[in-house]
Amino acid sequence: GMRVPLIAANWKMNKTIPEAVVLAQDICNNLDRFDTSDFELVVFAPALDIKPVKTVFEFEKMPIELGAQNFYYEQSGAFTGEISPAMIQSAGCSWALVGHSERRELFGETNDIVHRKVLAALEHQLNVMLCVGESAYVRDSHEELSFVEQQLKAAFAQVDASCACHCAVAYEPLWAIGTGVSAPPESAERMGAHIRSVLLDIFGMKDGEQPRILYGGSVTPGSVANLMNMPHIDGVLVGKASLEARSFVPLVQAAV
Ligand code: G2H
Repeated sequence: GMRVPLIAANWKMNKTIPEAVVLAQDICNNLDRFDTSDFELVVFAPALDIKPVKTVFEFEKMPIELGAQNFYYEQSGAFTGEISPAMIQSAGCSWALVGHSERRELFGETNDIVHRKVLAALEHQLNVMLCVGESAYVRDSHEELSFVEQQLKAAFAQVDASCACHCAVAYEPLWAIGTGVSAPPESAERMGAHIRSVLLDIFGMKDGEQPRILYGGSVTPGSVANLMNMPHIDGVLVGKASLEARSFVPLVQAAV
């Protein structure tokens, strides 16, 4: 299709700086060189690991992009402990993850906070990967389509259609995260198609085609191909299987 497949790693709160450097080096040593017109690879690393990991990828001439897992939406000021969009950008990030379910659930990120973060990231020329997804409770009430639609409309409110090409959406059903079993490709596809129609609604006919839609939640080297074969799934967001080169490299190879 017209959209370049996108594979993203979410290391979550794993890897000290030395461990992160070893993993980055391992990925470079075991992954064949690739062209970003064939597929794109992004690593969402812990903030302290971003710069050292970026240095490894640059030294190895691997076109792997870096992203931040979190940041604050204000520009600067008295916000002790927070990191600004400009800071993550200056560390080498071209991407920002926004609205991961762990941040929504464990750190109280509301749709309003997610919205502010989307606007702040785009304002600082960062690509946004917005995470959406429903709980088992919402799914069992058969309200997952409208639930995800609400998350999308809240997050992308006031976002100019010209920014659509800098946005991606990761569908991560909470009931599949960290379980070891990814969602059936058909249910990922059903939501992928719905997300596409909502994006067309939000951004308009031309721009709404642009954001890539990813699936996330227990993606493994064994499950990735069938997920990515789905017409409305343009990529994957990978947690656990991205923490070791011996699982992440085969996953990338199976995906492309
Ligand atoms: C979902 C995913 C990556 P995992 O959180 O964001 O993690 O692949 O470990 O389910």
